[in-house]
Amino acid sequence: MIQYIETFLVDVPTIRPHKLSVATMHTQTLVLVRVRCADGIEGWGEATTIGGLAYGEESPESIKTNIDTYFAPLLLGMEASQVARAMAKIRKAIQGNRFAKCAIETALLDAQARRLGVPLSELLGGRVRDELPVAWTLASGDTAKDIAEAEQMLELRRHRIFKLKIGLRDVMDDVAHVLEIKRALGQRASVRVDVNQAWSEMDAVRGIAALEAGGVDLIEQPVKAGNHGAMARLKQRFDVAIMADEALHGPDDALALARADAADVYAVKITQSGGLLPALEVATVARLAGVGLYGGTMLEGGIGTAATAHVCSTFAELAWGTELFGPLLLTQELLREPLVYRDFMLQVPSGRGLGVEIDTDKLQVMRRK
Ligand code: MUC
Ligand code: MG
Repeated sequence: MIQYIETFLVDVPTIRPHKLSVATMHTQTLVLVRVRCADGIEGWGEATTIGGLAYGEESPESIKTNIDTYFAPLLLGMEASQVARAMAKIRKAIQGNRFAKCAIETALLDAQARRLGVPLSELLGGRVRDELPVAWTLASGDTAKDIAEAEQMLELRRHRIFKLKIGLRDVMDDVAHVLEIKRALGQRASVRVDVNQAWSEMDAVRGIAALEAGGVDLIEQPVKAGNHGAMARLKQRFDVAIMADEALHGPDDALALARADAADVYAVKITQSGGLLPALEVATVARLAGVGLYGGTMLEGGIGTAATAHVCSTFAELAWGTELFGPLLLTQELLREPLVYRDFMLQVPSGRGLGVEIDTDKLQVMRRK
């Protein structure tokens, strides 16, 4: 039986400012959920977002309030092992709130996988891989610093896929910044850009033509999320891969984008999808429509990152890898044992449930009071 649900906000400074077109992050606010069950088993989930309300329509504070006020009363007393039933109740009674739903579903699935003694991936159809390629985002706002950071990551054998955050400056200034980095790294790395919706369609035509010619491999969310028409025209016009990110709020969007032939690649995010099972549905739509897969992040800490890793480990094809580096952007680790990054890959945890444990003493010290 589901006995107790607790939520925590934890403000963690980032290792350097992280500049996106929608926000500059100096800290990340982790939203963590603990579900305690009557059999003594507990599960953890995470609903971290980016930049308060700058990126999505749920803030850390609203997620906490909504789980405490509306989700928890619906769930308390329900049979903890019946995760699908619990989530059906939540999805029926609560509109929107995809991030909060994701955290709750993660915690319930974590608890159930622990109960059954299996890694979470095995409740999601089963893993076909134990490690995932992992990109790093260069977003210091300074070209020379970004190049130095990339060189360091290559040297450490931690990342050889780099995503550059652009869209704040004039299109051609951004292009010059990206191409300088691509020239410095050459064939040693895959260089990709994320515009976070900042361009008009005309900006995108100019920008993508120059980026494609300069050897950039992928263009993420160049235009507004709702502009499927522009995404489809850009996909038609250019050979370089066009990825949908903010345009994807779960399986319905995945289907609409597929029908519009509006993206070459989907960034699968468990929070944006509204949970782990909806994220699997997004991936299924992609597979059926011939769209490539990429494991996306909302810069979560260890819990959300591990949960996404379990999801991605079940994908037969993962052509574009993942960007599951969230914990590495943070100055503090809340897991007892950090996730393992080695040889350009994230190791998918193999223990029970999520396969990671929260350091609850540290959490008590660090949680927002
Ligand atoms: C996004 O839009 O993809 C993912 C990596 C990163 O640096 O920012 C996020 C959000
Ligand atoms: Mg993105």
